[in-house]
Formats: sequence, C-alpha cells, structure tokens
Amino acid sequence: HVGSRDSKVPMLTGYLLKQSSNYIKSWKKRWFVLKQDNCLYYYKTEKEKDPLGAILLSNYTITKATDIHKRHAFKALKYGSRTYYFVAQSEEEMSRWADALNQAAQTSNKMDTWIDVSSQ
Ligand code: 4IP
Repeated sequence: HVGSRDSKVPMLTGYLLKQSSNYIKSWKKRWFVLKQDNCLYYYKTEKEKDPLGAILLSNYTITKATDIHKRHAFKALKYGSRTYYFVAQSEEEMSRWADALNQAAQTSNKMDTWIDVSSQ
C-alpha cells in the first residue's frame, strides 16, 4: 500500500526480513511501516499494535547490500550508527523500499537542517 505525503496513510508497508544486530545474525520476518514522520516502524506481524522498534531515517543512506550473499538484499547506512540489513521478496519490492526510504531520509535531513538553523 502506497500513500501520499498529505494523507495519514503510511507511505509504504510490507514484510521484509531484518537481520539481527548480534553475532548470530539471524533473519526475522517483520512488518514494516514507513510513516509520515520519516520513521520506519517494525512489528512482529501486521496485526500488532505496538512496534518492536523504529528507525529514524534522518541521514541514513539506503543502498543494495552487495556485501551479503542474499538476493534482493539492501541496507540502511549511517555514519556512527547501526547498519540495518533487509531482504525483500523481489527486486521490484527492493527498489520500491529503497526509493521510499531514501526519499524519507532526504526529507528528514532537510527538516533537521531547518531545526538546527532556527534554534540558533
Ligand atoms: C534479536 O535476535 C532480534 O533480531 C531482534 O529483532 C533484535 O532487535 C535483537 O538485537 C536481536 O538480538 P535473536 O532473536 O536471534 O536474539 P526484533 O526486535 O525485530 O525481534 P532489534 O529490534 O534491535 O533489531 P538487539 O541488538 O536489539 O538485541
């Protein structure tokens, strides 16, 4: 489901695999919701009300993950922060997510700049 910026509808939702940050590096299937606040929320299932976590996309860069041996893998990278690895169900799903997340990351970058400038 794809929403537009002027509605309360999430920008993008769907299931992705997310790699755990520990040494086990297990893959968890999670329901992801990209919201208007440029945060990416993830839930155990789409029925869950409380998210397991949220990723503030500001200053993240989303690229193909060529450093892992999985198809349709992409990552979210930010200097000094956790690198998130994701796997989509198809190449098309991957680029849909990458585009939406990059767009959200850029929007929140601009907002950060604006906040920084105005608070000085
Ligand atoms: C867990 O791995 C899950 O991958 C968690 O993901 C993850 O938390 C944990 O990382 C990681 O230890 P195991 O179940 O194999 O132990 P989820 O929250 O989606 O269930 P996040 O949410 O942070 O990826 P740590 O580093 O947060 O503990």
